[in-house]
Amino acid sequence: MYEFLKKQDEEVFDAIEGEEKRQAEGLELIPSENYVSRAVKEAMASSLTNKYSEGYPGKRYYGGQEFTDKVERFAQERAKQLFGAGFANVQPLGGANANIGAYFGLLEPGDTVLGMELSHGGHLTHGHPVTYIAKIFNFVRYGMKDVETGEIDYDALEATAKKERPKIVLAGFSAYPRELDWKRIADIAHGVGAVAMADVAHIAGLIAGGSQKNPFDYGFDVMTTTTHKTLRGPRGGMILVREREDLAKAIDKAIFPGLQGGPHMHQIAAKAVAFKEALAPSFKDYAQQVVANAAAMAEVFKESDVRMITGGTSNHLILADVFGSLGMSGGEAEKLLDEAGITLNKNAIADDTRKPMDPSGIRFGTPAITTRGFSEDDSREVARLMLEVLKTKDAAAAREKIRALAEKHPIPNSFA
Ligand code: DSN
Repeated sequence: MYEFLKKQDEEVFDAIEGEEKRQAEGLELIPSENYVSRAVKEAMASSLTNKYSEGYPGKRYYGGQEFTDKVERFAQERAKQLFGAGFANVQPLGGANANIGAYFGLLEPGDTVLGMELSHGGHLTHGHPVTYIAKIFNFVRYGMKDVETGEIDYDALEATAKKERPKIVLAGFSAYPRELDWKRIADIAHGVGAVAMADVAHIAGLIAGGSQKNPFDYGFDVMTTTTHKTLRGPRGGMILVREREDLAKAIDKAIFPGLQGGPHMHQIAAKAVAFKEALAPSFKDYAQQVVANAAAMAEVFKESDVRMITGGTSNHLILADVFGSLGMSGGEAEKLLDEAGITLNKNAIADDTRKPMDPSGIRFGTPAITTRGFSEDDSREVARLMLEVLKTKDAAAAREKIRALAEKHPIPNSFA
């Protein structure tokens, strides 16, 4: 695949080869990562990267759009079909741009957004004070009522909505292992005249594959997502609107010309390819298996003395309190497991008393290992190996077993 690169730029070639070896020999448990098909990679590496296409299909600012228009329409139509959306903007360069584009389309400066607290599972782009959007809009937080079950404090959310009169009630997360009550949140939003917006970046593939509920079925107006997590496409973002054309038009304008320049047409082509893969019946099996594998890992953790935030998982990810349970920081655990060949990330837990760079928890999940064909038994084995490494602090002893598991399940080139 890298014939020309190898001849022309050995340094970059070596780095890519090293990364490919790392991915092949280790186990990827970062719940926001996955492996794309060879077809998706080929689309990403195509000559579409050479093209400027500001605007939207049929309305561009540059000539030569015969094929880019086709590609963007394929992506839009497939996205709409996957999620039951009336409108799709496939141009956001990533999940952050998708969220910012939605805010710019739906809000005026100073307007209020009600979003989930970061340490309770939310995301930086839901208005954390370190972001620039927090200087433009007024973000107000909600969180869990009970970290042992993960139940959101819906009554408090409703009371806050009535008091703050937000323009958007935002539901969605990057580190929350349970399902949300989408209907309750949509009703709260609509009760105060707000747009109900879901950030489904983590679970988009699970929604597309039917293993998690679709917020649009419960009245949500707008969904933002990345395309590279459970959806198993190229790195990028997307905004979907259920039925309100006024919202879709405002969001399109916000993305271009409001926020971005020329869309990355090679990525959009790769999104179209990934969406076609997600429309195939086998993707449903994948989505079910991701959740089953996470549940299998949670069973093993439940039998151990390592506490899981919310007591387990109902989706693809688990958040474990390693500091509270083992006296080891999230950073130490991440490093130790990395040495053993398991990649995951340190993560804050609800109301963490430790600093974000070395918090109390670790976050891990099953989207990538499921793409490699891991079963529930394999997943239990991974969980046992993780606990062994964490408890013995001996990464070397588990390294060979982890490599053997990885070798048993090579990264596939296609998923048919
Ligand atoms: N970085 C992504 C994640 O890991 O969840 C979200 O920003």
